[in-house]
Amino acid sequence: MAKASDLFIEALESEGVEYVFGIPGEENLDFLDSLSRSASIRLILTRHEQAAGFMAATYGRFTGKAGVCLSTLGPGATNLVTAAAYATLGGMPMLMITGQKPIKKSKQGRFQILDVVDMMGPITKYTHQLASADNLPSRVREAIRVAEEEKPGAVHLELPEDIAAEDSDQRPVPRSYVRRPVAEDKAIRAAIARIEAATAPLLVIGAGANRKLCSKMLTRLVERRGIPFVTTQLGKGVVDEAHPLFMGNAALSAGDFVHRAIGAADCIVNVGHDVVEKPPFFMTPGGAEVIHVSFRPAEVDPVYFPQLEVVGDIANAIWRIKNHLKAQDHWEFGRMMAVKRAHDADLREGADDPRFPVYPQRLVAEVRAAMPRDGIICLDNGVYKIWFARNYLAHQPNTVLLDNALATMGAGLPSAMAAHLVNPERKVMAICGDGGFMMNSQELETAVRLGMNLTCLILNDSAYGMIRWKQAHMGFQDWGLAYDNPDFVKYAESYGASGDRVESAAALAPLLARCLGTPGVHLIDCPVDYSENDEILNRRIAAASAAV
Ligand SMILES: Cc1ncc(C[n+]2csc(CCOP(=O)(O)OP(=O)(O)O)c2C)c(N)n1
Repeated sequence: MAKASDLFIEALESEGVEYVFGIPGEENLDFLDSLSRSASIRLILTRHEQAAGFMAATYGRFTGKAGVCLSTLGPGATNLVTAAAYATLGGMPMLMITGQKPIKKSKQGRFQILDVVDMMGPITKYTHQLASADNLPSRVREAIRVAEEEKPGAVHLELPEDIAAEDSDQRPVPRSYVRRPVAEDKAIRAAIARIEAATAPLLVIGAGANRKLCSKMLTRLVERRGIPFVTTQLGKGVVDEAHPLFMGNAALSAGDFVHRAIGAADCIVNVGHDVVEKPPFFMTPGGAEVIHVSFRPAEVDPVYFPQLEVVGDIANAIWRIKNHLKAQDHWEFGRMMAVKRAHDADLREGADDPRFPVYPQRLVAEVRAAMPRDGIICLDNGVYKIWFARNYLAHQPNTVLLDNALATMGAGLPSAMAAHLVNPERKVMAICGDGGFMMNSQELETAVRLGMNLTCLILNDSAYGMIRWKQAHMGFQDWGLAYDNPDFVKYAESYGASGDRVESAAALAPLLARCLGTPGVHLIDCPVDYSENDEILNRRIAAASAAV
């Protein structure tokens, strides 16, 4: 016989869980006590449940295995809501475990009680209250199976206090060996025929292609068959963006060089398309033909109605296409390459701009120069995300973590902390607006306490810059979006981190080098000038790309 909370931990151990991120409440004390005896699972105690959820989701994003987070009932569980949405929209496997008052007998009325199982319904793939210790092992297995299955996302289990204390003679259900279904031969042959018949085929690499094996297969397809490619924001780095056949990232919705390159294609192989991202291109009747390659069939809408679907495991489909596809003499990429040359020149513009506060182009160039090829940048959500997606070339998958799904603020620092835990030997940088940083800045304490090595770069414009940019663009008056910041240097130091302020554009590079080269948690307060964002992002780029 084992206590249910012990059985829960054993079930998590049998799943290979390494961390439980979170904040326990009194309803989790049996679980916590059982966790204290685990030899393989470590508790990462955080300062906010939302941050714990962002960390668990990011762990899932890196490993493909469900990251686990923990909270109490009511207020702890509501704090997990944003992270659940982040994981589900972003395709990151995550298991949330929340406590609850006893369900069989309770004398506490409705104190702190919410229907958490129902609350999690719209934002998870599975949500369930454990009502018996005997069912616990199969429920844990099922929850994790669902979280990790394509498209990955958040799942939720509620463990009430009295169930946690029950005894059971059940054992954990072992993980099963699962293979994803693969596409039919006919679909693969049809795709090959269409790509071979095209004049200018192009690969568009999206969120669903950001999986371990896909990256390898897509790189081979690009290299061996010489097909150009573009990436979406969540597809960044799946194939090395420094490759001569890289045509750009769909950071802006329209009017950029990348859209000119897409316009030059007559057959688009759209790999891992996820409707959660704004469409990287709009289909038009009579326009380029589209082949949809994904785990799931295409969701059709007015601008997306692919003529051919290759549905099944993406890596397998690309591998088979690559094996049988023959590069064609009639393929003609002259137009795309002309766009690429103009695009490359545009990306170099402003990289050495001496003005201060620092301009976004210089900032991106400095961070790229400071980060090794396998270094990981974790972006919070703000206007700089567009600049990084567009101008920062990612060399490897998951080296640019950004959220182009829920697009929430507050995930920059927690996701960097998880990135460090999963990749302790690599350089990790959180890049946050002053607004987004302050939404989870308390986790500096967690990072310092756990002896993490990471640098947090704060882009300081004393405003919610992204909204200010949209406000200006839409012709509204500049109102309601500015604030004052704390002294970030002192703030960092009060947590036991190092704090530095950038005083000139030239000072940024040596400071980045010093922080990245020194163990510990570092915070850099970098004043930025966004005054030209509207002019550049909305007009100058569109004019320059239209001229090619
Ligand atoms: C949790 C959350 N609240 C509000 C928003 C809307 N929003 C998007 S970007 C942004 C401003 C971000 O400001 P900051 O972090 O300072 O970055 P900046 O754009 O100034 O570089 C806001 C308010 C959001 N995406 N997420």
